[in-house]
Amino acid sequence: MEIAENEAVLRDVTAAYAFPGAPVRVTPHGAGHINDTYCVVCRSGEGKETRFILQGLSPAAFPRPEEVMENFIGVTSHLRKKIEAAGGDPLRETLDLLPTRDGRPYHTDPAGKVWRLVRYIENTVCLRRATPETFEAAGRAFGRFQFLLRDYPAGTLRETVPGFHDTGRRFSAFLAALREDKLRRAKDAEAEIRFALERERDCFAATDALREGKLPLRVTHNDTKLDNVLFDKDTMEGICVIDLDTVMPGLSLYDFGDAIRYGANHCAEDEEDLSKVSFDLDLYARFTRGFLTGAQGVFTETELAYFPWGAKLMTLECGIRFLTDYLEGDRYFRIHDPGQNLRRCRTQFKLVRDMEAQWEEMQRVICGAAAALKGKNE
Ligand code: GN1
Ligand code: MG
Repeated sequence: MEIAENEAVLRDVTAAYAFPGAPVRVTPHGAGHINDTYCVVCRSGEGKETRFILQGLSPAAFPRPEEVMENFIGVTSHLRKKIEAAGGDPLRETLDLLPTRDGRPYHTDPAGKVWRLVRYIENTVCLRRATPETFEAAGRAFGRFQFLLRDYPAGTLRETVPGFHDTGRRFSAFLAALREDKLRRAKDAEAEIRFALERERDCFAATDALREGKLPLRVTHNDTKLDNVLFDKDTMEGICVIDLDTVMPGLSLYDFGDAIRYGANHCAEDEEDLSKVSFDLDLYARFTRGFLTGAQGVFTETELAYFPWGAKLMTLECGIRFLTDYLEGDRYFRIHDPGQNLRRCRTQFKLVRDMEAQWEEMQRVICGAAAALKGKNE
């Protein structure tokens, strides 16, 4: 078996699973910042190759991995039933978790890290940057995810990362990191620190609305980056939502907003040249249309009115998290060089600034999309 890295651990993990044939290759896969993800290729006696995705959960992000897996199983079982009832193919439209040799849902390696194995969904692609068409298709996929989970008992889900999108709490963590400034990095991020401090009040917009009973709690994905959708290679339709680690009770504006944060611009999250980074209102409009179409009318009018807040808050929050991690010495997000978290923070704050400058247009787009959909359904 060829193993690109981490050989002893991956030998132990692959031995825990009964593959169809012999595993012949294990290679790093994808571009996530948190978990360790590998593709395992197996070859049968007749030479047929089958692929699997093997993932080791990050103990820093998920201190209770068994709860992550409990959610994963609950949600994928629900989705499977819904997809079957709608005449779809559950093996393409949701993740299929494979048990270990001894029938467990995951393997724990000697160091205590939890690993899971899912079937690779063939003939699909994962996109880093969007076109208007693919972004609208991603919107439909994430909207449909909301639609299919609208009747899932949210109270039975574990809160795998408490306060994941509690922006006020993220702000407090930033203040603590700033106070400590243990690597003396604050001096290199003065403008970014000021930017965050000036927006403290904003950080409470969503949680205040929730507390006041204006917004319903739903089952949300919470990490709706474009590359968390698999697209069918032939149709380029978004067929499967992946990365279910942060599925938790949440607000629809989180899913809307995080997708916009990542996808409604033309640059990588760590683009150095900020003159290239700008919020694209057309992409925002396309995603909105897709998201509302896929969700088939599940959102209330107040939820829709909060979608621009979702975009701004998720972007501000993510920038604050990158900045916090930079100040704390890059302990959470995987980095490739020491300035990467600060660069990531800067792109996010540039996008927030752009959104603030186009706030009214952002609101108009949501009203227009909601009215168009209503017209179509009448
Ligand atoms: C992390 O693992 P990945 O790349 O899907 C993070 C998200 C951030 C994102 C920023 C569990 O997602 O919350 O928005 O990086 N996931 C976790 O790219 O913290
Ligand atoms: Mg993720």
